[in-house]
Amino acid sequence: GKEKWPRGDEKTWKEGFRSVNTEVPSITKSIVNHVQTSLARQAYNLDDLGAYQAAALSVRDDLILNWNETQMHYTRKAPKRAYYLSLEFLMGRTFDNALLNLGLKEQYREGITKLGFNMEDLLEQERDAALGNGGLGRLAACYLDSSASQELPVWGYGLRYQYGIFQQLISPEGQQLEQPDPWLAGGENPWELPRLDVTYEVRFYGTAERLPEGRALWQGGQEVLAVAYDVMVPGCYTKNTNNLRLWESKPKRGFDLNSFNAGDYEHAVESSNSAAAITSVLYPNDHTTFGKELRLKQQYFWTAASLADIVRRFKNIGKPFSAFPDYVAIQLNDTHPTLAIPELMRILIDEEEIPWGKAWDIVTNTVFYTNHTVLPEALEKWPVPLMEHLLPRHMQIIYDINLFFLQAVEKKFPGDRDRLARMSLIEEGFPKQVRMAHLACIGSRKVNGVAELHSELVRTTILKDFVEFEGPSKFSNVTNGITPRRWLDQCNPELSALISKTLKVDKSVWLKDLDKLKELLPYAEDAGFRKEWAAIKQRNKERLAHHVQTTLGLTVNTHAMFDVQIKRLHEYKRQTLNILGVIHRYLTLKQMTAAERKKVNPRVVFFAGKAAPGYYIAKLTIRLIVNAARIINADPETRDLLTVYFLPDYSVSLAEVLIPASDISQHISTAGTEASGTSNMKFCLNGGLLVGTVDGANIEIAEAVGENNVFFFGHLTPAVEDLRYQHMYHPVPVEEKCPPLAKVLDCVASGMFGDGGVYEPLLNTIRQHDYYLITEDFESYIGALAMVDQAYLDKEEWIKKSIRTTANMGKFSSDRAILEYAESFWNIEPVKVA
Ligand code: GPU
Repeated sequence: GKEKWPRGDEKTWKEGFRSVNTEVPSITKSIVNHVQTSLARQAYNLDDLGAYQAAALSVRDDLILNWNETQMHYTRKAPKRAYYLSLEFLMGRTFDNALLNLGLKEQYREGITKLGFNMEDLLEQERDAALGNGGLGRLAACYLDSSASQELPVWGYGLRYQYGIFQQLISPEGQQLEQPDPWLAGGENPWELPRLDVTYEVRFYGTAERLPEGRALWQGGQEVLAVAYDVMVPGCYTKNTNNLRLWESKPKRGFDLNSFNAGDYEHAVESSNSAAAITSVLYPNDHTTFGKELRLKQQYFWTAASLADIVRRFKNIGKPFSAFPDYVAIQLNDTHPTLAIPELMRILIDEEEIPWGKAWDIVTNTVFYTNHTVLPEALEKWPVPLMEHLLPRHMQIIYDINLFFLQAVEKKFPGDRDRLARMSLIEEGFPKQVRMAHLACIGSRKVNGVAELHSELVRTTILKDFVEFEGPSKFSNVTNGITPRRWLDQCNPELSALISKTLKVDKSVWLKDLDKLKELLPYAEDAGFRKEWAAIKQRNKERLAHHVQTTLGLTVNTHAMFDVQIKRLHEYKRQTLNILGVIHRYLTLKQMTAAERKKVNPRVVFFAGKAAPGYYIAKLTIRLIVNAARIINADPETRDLLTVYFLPDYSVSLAEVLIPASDISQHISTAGTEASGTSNMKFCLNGGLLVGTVDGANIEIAEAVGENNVFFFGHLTPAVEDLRYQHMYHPVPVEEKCPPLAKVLDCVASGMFGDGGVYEPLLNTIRQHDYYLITEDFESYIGALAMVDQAYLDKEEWIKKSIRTTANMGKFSSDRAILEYAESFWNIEPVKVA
C-alpha cells in the first residue's frame, strides 16, 4: 500500500523545518551553535581557524537546504539533464563564493564582527580545492557556477583526489621543488557531503568472452568500489544549487581476511592499498599524454562509476533506452573521459541486451566532445596491450567500432588506404596505440573547439579527414567564458560596487547579464568616474604589494606599471620570450644616461606558474626568471625602473589577488598554439590591457574591445608552419636573424645570472630548432612593449582604454558559453527551483 509521508505528525515535522538564515541574529546563533557542538569548542579558546570552520558549517547548512530542494525538484520534474565529465575541477575556495552567491556576505560580515572576528582573516583560513592543473580545470569550475546560476540541470562528475596539484616551492638556486598538497588533511571538508550509501563496483583486468549476438561476458580481475562525495554548487541569486559528484576509490572488502588469519598481514592490506591508490593523486602533467597504467585506471574508474550512476537515474524515470538521448547529454571535457563511449556501449549491449546498431545510435546521440588543444604531444593515445590487459571488453568494443567505421570510410572513399590509416582508431606501430581523439570524435553528436581560431584549426588539421567524411555540421565552436561572480564581484569588490553604483542597478542584475557592462562606455568620458576607476586599480595594486610583502618579505613599487604573466610554464606559452624581453629592457636601461632614465616608465614584472615535475626546459625557465630577478632587483642603477618577481605556488586564490592589480598582462603563445586562454578574459574584465599574439581568444577579445585597446604582435598562424619549415631546411643563426636577441642570449650564457652553463639546454632550444619561434617574434614583441610604455604615458587615455575594455567584455561570461552548450548541443532547459 501507499505509505504516508511524512511519518508521524505532519505539524511537528513542519515546525522542525528551518530555512536559510538571512538575518544577523540567526546567523550568529548558528555559528555559536557550531562552535559548541560540531567543533566541541568554547568561545574562550577560539582562533581564526575555528571561527572559519564554524562559519563555514553555518553556510553549509544553508547550501544543504537549497541543494536538497533542487535535487528533489529535478527528480520530480525529470527534465533532460546534462553531465559534465572532467578529470579536473579547479574550484579554489568556496566560502566567499557561497556567501556572495547566496547574497549573505554582508550579514555574515556583520555577524562575524559581532563575534569579535574579521571576515578577511577568516576567508584566508580556507585551503584551495586545487583538483586541476590549469585552464581546462578552471573552465570546468566556471561552467558549474554558470550552470547553477542559469538554473540548468547540470551535474559535474570527477574524482576526489586525496592530493591536488602539488605545492610549489622555489629553492634559493631558483629550482622548483614539489610538495604534496594534502588538502583534506585538516579533517572535515565542509563543502562536501559524503554519500557512503551511493557506491558502485568497478572492474579491471579479467577476461572477456564473446557470446552470441555481439554480447560478451567480462569477469574475473579486480573489483574496486567507487564511493560518491557530493560538492554543493550554489547558483548566483537563485535557490538552484547543483551537484558536483566526485568519486573516491575504496577496496571492495576492507582486507583479505583469509590472508590475515594465515598471518600474512602485508598481503592482506595489499589489495586495499592498490584500490585506494586510484584516487590518491591528481596527475600534475598538463597538455601531455603519459601512458601510465594508474592514469588509465583513473579514467576508467571515473567514467564507469559516473555512467552507472547516470544509467541508474535514467532507469528511475521508467522510459525505454531508446529515449536515453532525450533525457541525458554527456559532455566530454577533452579526451580524458572518452572511455564513456565504449563503456556505454558495454552497458547497453552486455547488460541491457540492446543490439549493436541501436546502442551505437543511443551513444552517438548522447555524447559530446570538446577538444582543448591541437598540440600533437597532447593528443591522448593508449597502448593497445595496456588496454587489452586492463579493459579487455572495451578493447573488443573499440575494435568493433573501428571495423564498422573503416568499412563506412572505405565505402565513401574506395581504395584510399592512406586515408583509412590516418583515420583508424588504432595507430600502427610498436606498440599499436588507441587514438582517443578519433574515438571521441566518431562517438559524439557534436565536436567543438574553444575559440573561433582553434575550432577552425580542429576542422582543418587534426580532424580534417573526419570533417570530409561526416560533413562540417558536426564540428562547431563554443568560445570559452569565465564566471563574473568569482572573477569580478569576488576578486574585485570595489570595482563591482562602482559598476552597480554607476549603472544604478543591483549587481544581481548585471552579474547575470554581463552585456549590461556596455552601459559603462559613456562614463569613459567622465573625469570623475575615471578618477574612481583609477583609484580602485591603485588600491588593488597596493593589496597585491601587501600580499608580496607579507608572504615574501619584499617591497613592491606600487607606482610602477604592473605587468603580469601567470599560467602553467610551457614552451608554447613562451614565458622565455617574456624573461628575455625583461633582460633586454635591463640591458637597455643600463646603457642609458641618468637623464634618459628619468623619462622611463617604472615597471614591475610578475610571473607565477607551475611546471610539470618532469618538464626540464620549463623548470629551467623558472630558474632563469628567479635568477634574473635576483640580479636585476639588486641593481641600484635600475631598480626604481625595473623589478621582477616570481611568486611561488600559483593558485586560484593567488590569481584573485594578481588579476585585479594588473595594468597589462601577457598572452604571448606562438600563433596557433593556445586553444583559447581564459585568464586573458579575466584580466580584461578587471580593466587590465593585453599584450598578446594573434592567437586563441585574444582575437575575439580584440574584436569585442577594439583593436586599439589590445597590443598585438608577432607572426600569424598561417605563417608559422612555413617559418618552421624554412628554419629546418635553411637555418639562419640568431646572430643574423635577430642581433638584439643574440646579445641577450650571450649575456645569459656568459653568466650574468649565475652559471651560464646551467642555461645552455634552454638557450639551445632557441639557437637550434626554435620550434616556438622566439627569434622570429622577438623584435615585434619588444616593439609592442614599447607601444605599451608609450600608451601608459597618457594616463587619462590609458584609463579610458581600461574602462572601454571592461565595458565590452560581456561576451566572455561563462553564462553565455554554457547557454550555447545548453541550447545548441544538449537541448536542455532551465528548471527553476521556486
Ligand atoms: N588546456 Br589539452 C589545459 O589547461 N590543459 C590541457 O591539458 C589542455 C588544454 C587549456 C588550453 O591550453 C587553453 O588554451 C584553454 O583556454 C583551456 O584549456 C580551456 O579550454
